[in-house]
Amino acid sequence: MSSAFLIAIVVIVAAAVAPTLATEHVVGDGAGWTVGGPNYADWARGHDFRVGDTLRFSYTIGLHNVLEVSRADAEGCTSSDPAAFPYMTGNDSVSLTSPGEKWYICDLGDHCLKGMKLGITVSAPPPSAVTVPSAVGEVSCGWMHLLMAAYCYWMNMIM
Ligand SMILES: [Cu+2]
Repeated sequence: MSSAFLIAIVVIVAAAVAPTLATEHVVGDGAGWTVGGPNYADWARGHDFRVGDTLRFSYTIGLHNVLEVSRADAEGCTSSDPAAFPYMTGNDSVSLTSPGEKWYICDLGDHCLKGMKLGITVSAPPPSAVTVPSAVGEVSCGWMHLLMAAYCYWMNMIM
């Protein structure tokens, strides 16, 4: 197999995968998930949360946890759902699987009252990552045609 062919495959696969790449948002960035950390409302404002992305909560195991709650619970720093079970590994990856508001608190001690609460709004995935119905033809396949044209042109150049 020629190296040109291998490179062409890599290019095509990369082009197909790139639009669906999800973003991992490290909560609090370098400070992580902690008391006395950043203002998590401010932190959230600087991020674009999309379905398919993940939140990474990083903290010292045992000192904190992550509990998904309702907006009202987050505002009151309580959990009204007795079945809710917190993440507590110290390095929790939380998948954002649906659009809408999501609220997270640390429910240990008075940590939530001290600022360990996070509210985010998850929006739909970018248009390029949305699965296109097969009935939709020419327009949505445009990028593929362009890619194939570029591929043919390039193969003619090197062969
Ligand atoms: Cu805590």
